[in-house]
Amino acid sequence: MNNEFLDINEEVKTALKENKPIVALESTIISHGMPYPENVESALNCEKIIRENNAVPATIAIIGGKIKIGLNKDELEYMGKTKNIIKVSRRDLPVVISLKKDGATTVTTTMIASSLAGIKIFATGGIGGVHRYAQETFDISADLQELANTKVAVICAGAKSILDISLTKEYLETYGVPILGYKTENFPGFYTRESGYKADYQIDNTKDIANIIYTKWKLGLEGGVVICNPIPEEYGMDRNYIDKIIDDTVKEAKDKKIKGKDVTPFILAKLHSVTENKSLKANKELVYNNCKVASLIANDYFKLEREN
Ligand code: PSU
Ligand code: MN
Repeated sequence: MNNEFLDINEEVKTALKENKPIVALESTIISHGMPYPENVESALNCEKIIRENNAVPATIAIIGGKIKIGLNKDELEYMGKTKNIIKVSRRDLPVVISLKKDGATTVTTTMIASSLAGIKIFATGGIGGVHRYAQETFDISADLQELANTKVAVICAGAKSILDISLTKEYLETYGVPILGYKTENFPGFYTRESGYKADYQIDNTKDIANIIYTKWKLGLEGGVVICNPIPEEYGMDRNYIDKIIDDTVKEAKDKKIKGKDVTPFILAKLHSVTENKSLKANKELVYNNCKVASLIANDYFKLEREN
């Protein structure tokens, strides 16, 4: 917890000291996943939902080369408004810190920072994965390697079909990362409750999920756990509608030779504009739902830690 690179705010520091449930949040979703001002509104609402569910939010970002754990309103606003904030993956982290730059943390770097700070539970929208056409492009998100190695549980709404979900699942299986479906047998498709693929296990209550996470780490197994929480029924999008748009957008990205870390933000922005922000609305709602479930899991997980 005392790490020269970390700047932990008082609320999170106290929660860590008192062993209270904390839920980490990423900042790439703020700086690169949603437009301003919806990104900031959404980030603030995520924190509110986590507090209402008896956990402490810890939004993570890099500001002036410091890994900030827990942002205040001005810092959230800064991350949401400022242009050209670097999207920071594991590769970028030492550079951005050394050069004292600002950076938005992805799932990967939010897991790294959480782990450095001692935070175990992290809520996001969707994880990165193996991209379609990865056979040619080699585009595999660093999120998967982080899930293989770093002990943080990630609550997400599955992955959208910009990814090759089948290959993403194979990769996670190889690296020993369980995919738990919360109250569902399906691997959700982010905007949709189904993707056509299954989760590894359906688990119907957060206590059992907490126990699985706890047991994995008690066993000395490295790496994370993926908990898939489908978008609430009332906000889910029509699968044929969104998949067709995603297909076109993925092809457009390929034709335009968009590469590396620019691929995901390009596709997200395009989807929001083509769907006239219907995808943005769905994105916000599924993240809120993940914040709620992550808080419940965090509470159950910390009960286990305290009792054992
Ligand atoms: N998926 C989404 N929205 C996002 C991301 C993924 O639906 O905002 C972000 C996350 O921060 C994730 C990152 O870690 O994109 C993955 O980027 P890449 O594919 O470049 O690894
Ligand atoms: Mn990539």
